[in-house]
Amino acid sequence: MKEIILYTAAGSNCSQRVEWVLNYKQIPYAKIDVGESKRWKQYLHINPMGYVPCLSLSGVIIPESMAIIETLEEGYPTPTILGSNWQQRAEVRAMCEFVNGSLHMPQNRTILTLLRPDLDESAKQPLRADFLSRQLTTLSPRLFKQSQFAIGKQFTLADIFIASIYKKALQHGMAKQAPYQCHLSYLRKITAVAGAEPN
Ligand SMILES: N[C@@H](CCC(=O)N[C@@H](CS)C(=O)NCC(=O)O)C(=O)O
Repeated sequence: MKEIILYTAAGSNCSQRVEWVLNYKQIPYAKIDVGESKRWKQYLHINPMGYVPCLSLSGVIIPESMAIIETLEEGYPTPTILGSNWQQRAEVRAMCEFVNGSLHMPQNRTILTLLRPDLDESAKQPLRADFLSRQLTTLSPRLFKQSQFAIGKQFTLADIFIASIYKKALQHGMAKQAPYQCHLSYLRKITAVAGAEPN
């Protein structure tokens, strides 16, 4: 069995994506929180790219949530989180990349600090909430079309990415959005999915 360590930080929605997948696939792992500043300095030796999450898989360090999850899917294909045919997998991957690159990244700490050095952390929250609200509103017509899942008719990684960024937006003070709230409630009714959701 491979030794798996997830490096994470409290409140990191990118780390929560990976955690949700690990739990859903019932893969045993250890978790190390590197959020505190002294630990973060040590963590930069492990992952010089300077973001969480990163995964140590038998000593091999893998940064980037999508790369981590793709690697886990390859090693632990059941239950799948990418979908059952190539068309669905393409759609799921595209949606996850969109959430990662176009929703999450523009409002992440490093980027926002670079663009708005004048704002402290609490002043950035409404900015984040507003940005995510607009993006989620634009995105919703593309989701939940065939079922109450984000893409297609089964639980996939797209559900994890969408639900995690939605929860993050709420934490920043965004008002609830009905389609995403229904989606979250729906996921929480499915035992295997709800049991795997990180706190
Ligand atoms: N594309 C990266 C994004 C990673 C990322 O933005 N992580 C955030 C936490 S969710 C982080 O480490 N932020 C610290 C910072 O921006 O300084 C991934 O998917 O893993």
